[in-house]
Amino acid sequence: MKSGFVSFVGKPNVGKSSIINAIMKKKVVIVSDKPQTTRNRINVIYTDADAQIIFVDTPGIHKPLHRLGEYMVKAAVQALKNVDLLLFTIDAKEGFETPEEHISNYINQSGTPTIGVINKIDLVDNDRADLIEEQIRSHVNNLLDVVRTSAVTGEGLNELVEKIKQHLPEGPQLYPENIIVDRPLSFIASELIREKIFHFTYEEIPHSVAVIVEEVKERPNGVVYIRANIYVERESQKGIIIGQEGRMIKKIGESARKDIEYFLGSKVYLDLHVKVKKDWRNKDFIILNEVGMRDDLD
Ligand SMILES: Nc1nc2c(ncn2[C@@H]2O[C@H](COP(=O)(O)OP(=O)(O)OP(=O)(O)O)[C@@H](O)[C@H]2O)c(=O)[nH]1
Ligand SMILES: [Mg+2]
Repeated sequence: MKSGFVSFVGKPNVGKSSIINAIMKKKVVIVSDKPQTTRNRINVIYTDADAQIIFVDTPGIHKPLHRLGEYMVKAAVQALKNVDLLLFTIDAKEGFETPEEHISNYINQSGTPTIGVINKIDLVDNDRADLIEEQIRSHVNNLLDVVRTSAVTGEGLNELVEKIKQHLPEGPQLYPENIIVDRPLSFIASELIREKIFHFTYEEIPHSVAVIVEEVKERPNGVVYIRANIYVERESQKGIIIGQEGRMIKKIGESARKDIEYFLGSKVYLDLHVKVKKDWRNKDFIILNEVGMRDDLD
C-alpha cells in the first residue's frame, strides 16, 4: 500500500478543485468560473486497491487585497510544506506567466517534490503545451514529471493518479475508505451554498459573501434541517442576494439544497438568512470561520 499527502498549488481559477472532483467522480469541493473560489485548505481522500492519496485543495495564490485574502494565501503557502508531493497546476490557455514565476519561488523554497500539471489541455494545441512544459522545467528545481490534463474531458487524469502513486511512499491507509472529505456536513453545506452564490451573482457580490451554517438537525421524519447565515458587507448586497420578491435567494436555496441532498443521500430542509456584517473581509472572527479555523477561537 502507498499513501500520502498531495497538495495542489497554483493561481486562482486554473482548475485545482475541478481536477479533484473529476478524479473523485463526485463533487466534493466547490468550483466556479470566478477566481478565488476556494478559501480553505480541504483534504479530499482518494482510496483504491493499492493506494490512498490525500489531496489537499488550496486557495489560489494571488496578491491579497484584504485580510480574508491574506488568510487564503497563507493557507495555500502552508500547504506546500509537510506534504509528500505538490501538483503545480497551470491553466494552459493562460500560460506560464508572472504569477507562476512567483509560485515557483514558493515551491522551490519548500523543497517538496513537484509534478507539473498543465490543465485545460482541451483548450490549446500541442505547441502551446510544449512551451509551458519547458517553462515549468526551467523554473521548478525539484520537478519529477509534467502531466497534461483536462478536468472537462478527463484526459490525463488516470496518468496523473498513476504518476502520483509512483512517487508516494509506502504507507498504511490513513483514513477509512468511506471517508472522502475531512470536514463536517456543516462545512460542506456552507460551501455548496456559497458555490450557488458564486454561480448566480456577479461582480463584487460573490467575493463579498460568507456562509456559516449555524444548525444541523436530523428530524424524526429523516429530513435534515440546516440553518445557515449568508453574510454580506452592505445593505445593497443583501437586496441583491434576496432578489425581487425573494426570487434570488429561492434560486440559491433550491440549487444548494439539491446538491446537499445528493452529497448526503437524504432529504434536506434549507433555512437561509441574509445578514449584513460591514467589512467582514477585514474582520477576524468571520474570516476565521470562513477559512475553517473557528476551533482556533475556542
Ligand atoms: N475548458 C476547461 N475548463 C476547466 C478545466 N478545469 C477547470 N475548468 C474551469 O475553470 C474554472 C475554474 O475551476 P476551479 O476548479 O474552480 O479552479 P481553482 O483552481 O480551484 O480556482 P480557485 O479555487 O479560485 O483557486 C471553472 O469554470 C472550471 O469549469 C479544464 O480542464 N478545461
Ligand atoms: Mg478551487
